[in-house]
Amino acid sequence: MSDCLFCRIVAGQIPAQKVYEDELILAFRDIHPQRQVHILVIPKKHITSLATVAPEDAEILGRMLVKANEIALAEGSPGGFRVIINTGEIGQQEVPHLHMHIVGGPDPVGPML
Ligand code: DGP
Repeated sequence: MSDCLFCRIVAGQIPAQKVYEDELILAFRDIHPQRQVHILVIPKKHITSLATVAPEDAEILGRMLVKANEIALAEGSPGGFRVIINTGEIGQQEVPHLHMHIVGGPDPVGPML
């Protein structure tokens, strides 16, 4: 069994509120939402961070971005959203499985830093 938290969510070993899934990516609600809409989009394949992506991961990364607006609209953020990818120690990445935060809601998103 993988000891990666998000790999375990992909495998269904840890429950998550999934909002989108295809063969490459999974999106689910953040357990500690910072705004009314706070979704995490992850590759199903284990990639540790944006610092370790390989050229062959381009399709996965593209899919994460291409699906962001659709996910944000479905979750209730019609006027736009913010995308954040914390990377490594300096980027204060807590979970070592690449993930893209989609943060939004009906009201403007204030500074996240
Ligand atoms: P980051 O700091 O970018 O690594 O953000 C990690 C995010 O992951 C943080 O906002 C909380 C979220 N998170 C951590 N554990 C879980 C979990 O078990 N389930 C869900 N849904 N989210 C989690």
